[in-house]
Amino acid sequence: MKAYFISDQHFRNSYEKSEKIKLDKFRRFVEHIKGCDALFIVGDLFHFFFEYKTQVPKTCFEVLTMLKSLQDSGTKIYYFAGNHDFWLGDFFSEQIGATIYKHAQSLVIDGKKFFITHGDEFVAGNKVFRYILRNKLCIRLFYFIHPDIAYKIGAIVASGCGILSHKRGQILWIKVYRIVNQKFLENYDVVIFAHIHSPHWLHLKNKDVAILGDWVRHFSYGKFEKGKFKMFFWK
Ligand SMILES: [Mn+2]
Repeated sequence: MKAYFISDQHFRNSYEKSEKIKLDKFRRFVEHIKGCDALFIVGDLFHFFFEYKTQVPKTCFEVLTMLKSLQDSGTKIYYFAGNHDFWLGDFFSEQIGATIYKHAQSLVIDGKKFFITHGDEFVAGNKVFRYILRNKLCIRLFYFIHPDIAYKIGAIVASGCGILSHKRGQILWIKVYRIVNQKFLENYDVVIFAHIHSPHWLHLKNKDVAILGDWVRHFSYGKFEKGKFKMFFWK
């Protein structure tokens, strides 16, 4: 069993130079892991993602084709929706073949008990934004906005959300440690968090806790191979 864990790429709906550099790095990463057993995308792959019934944004085309070719290589993709891409729809399950999770999951991988979450449902700083994101009426209203305008609004809201949650950094950490401690008491072997954008990995008494970091500044990822979890930085 060989599986990889990534999160918080925050791919934006733009063709800016920094996005192209990120895309190139991601393409090399996907090529490198092709054929492994599984890729766990632990949320916020996109800075903002909203799927219409018949449309997906063309600025996501490259990332979507990379995921499709990865899935076709035999690597199973598990996608945990984050707070920035919570609105992803059935395109990922039907066209790409990924398994979608909208909440934290308890999974057994190679005999080890994993607790995997994007994290915002436990440590969310901005409850108003979370409520709007998950409100069915808001989602329905959003469908009526022209996609070009909807994506502009989405980008502004998503960026505002980022600033708010980073301000509350220290509170987030206390909450994360509380959850990790709880999960270890519940006999999990590996606890995986994302969302915080700061990579951390702790191996203690045969247990692992990993905060996956991001691909905005750190390009960090987790690897689980032959029963051992480790974290690395992609160059
Ligand atoms: Mn997040």
